[in-house]
Amino acid sequence: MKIASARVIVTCPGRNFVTLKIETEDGAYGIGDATLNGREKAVVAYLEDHVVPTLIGRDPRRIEDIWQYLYRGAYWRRGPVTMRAIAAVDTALWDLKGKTLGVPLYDLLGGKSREGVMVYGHANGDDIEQTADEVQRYLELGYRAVRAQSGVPGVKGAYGVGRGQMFYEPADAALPTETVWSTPQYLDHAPKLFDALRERFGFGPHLLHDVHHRLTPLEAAQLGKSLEPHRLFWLEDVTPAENQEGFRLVRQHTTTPLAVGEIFNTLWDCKDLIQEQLIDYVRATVVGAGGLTHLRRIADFASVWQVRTGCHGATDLSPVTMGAALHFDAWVPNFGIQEYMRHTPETDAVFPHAYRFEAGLLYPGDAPGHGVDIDEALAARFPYEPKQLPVARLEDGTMWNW
Ligand code: GCO
Ligand code: MG
Repeated sequence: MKIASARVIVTCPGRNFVTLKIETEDGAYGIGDATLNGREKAVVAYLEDHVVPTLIGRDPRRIEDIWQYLYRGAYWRRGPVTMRAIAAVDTALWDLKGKTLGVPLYDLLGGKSREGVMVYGHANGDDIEQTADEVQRYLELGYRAVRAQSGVPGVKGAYGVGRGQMFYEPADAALPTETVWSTPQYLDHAPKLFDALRERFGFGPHLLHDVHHRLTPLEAAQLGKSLEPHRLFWLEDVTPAENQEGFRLVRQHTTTPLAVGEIFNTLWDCKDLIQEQLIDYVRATVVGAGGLTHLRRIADFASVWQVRTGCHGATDLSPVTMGAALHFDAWVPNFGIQEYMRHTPETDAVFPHAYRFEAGLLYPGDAPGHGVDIDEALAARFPYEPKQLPVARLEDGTMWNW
């Protein structure tokens, strides 16, 4: 069996997606997601100029060797662009292997550990009341876990407050939108949001919250402490994690469970966080962390320290990533939860998929491979639109972490 072609498909059915399609000489194919929100074209060039030419003629069954070839062989290791390109190849090859053997991906990984995977949805509102109404909406849809974000009084464009309901999408303009951030106002407001939610919904539903890298370790520790009575499922990205040791300070001061890792590319980004038990959930997912081959390695390493998975699942990860992640979630023994931001109907039409939502769980389906396809004719009707993520400044104009 030999790889005959590998093509990059860019489409924008409401937002941009980059997909790699690998075909064999006898017409079998697999697809992988390579989307990097706001930097899509960098991955397209990396794939087309540097990766695709090296794939032609290779045996697609040798997934591990191809992964090592692209990772070790490149000399320039890691980083979001490289690792997304590797992820796209890796995901396409696992998909192809499943299809040619006629088995779903979860069976290739070792078989299902559970039937459905618990997901969390996003409730966003301009204020506490609106957020609470959105939480209610998700609970009525059957969700067992909901992430809650609310606008902060006096703060223009606080993180996580969407424009439309159900389809939050931060990459909103060709040049980055400027937002303003105030840590004191936020620290004052966040506990009030969860006071109101626990009062209205009790302790039955799981509640989650994302700080989106905005705090220093000390501020993060203060927030974690103030949210302890609300017993969150997790508090996410409390402080930037480049300095993994920074989490020691947070951990020493709070028992609120911590989740990190949607921007991690490899195990090396979270090695200390995991082995020092500084976090509870690792958020890396298929497209971000070099595909299933590497994500599986992160999860196995994490399992030694009882750290569980919580795959990133925002709308900038295509249905291809969602499908592959759901097979991974169905298998992985140390599963925690899966993020699920619904894609728009246009996106779902371009990427027909076997996975489905029912009563708060997502099911990967039993189609061979990861169960997600691309309708290329439809994809071609949605050309690329330049869009970037916003930036954040403090009130005095200082650049901050968005
Ligand atoms: C999340 C995230 C996302 C990111 C987005 C950036 O927890 O889902 O923080 O919404 O902001 O993936 O492209
Ligand atoms: Mg996040």
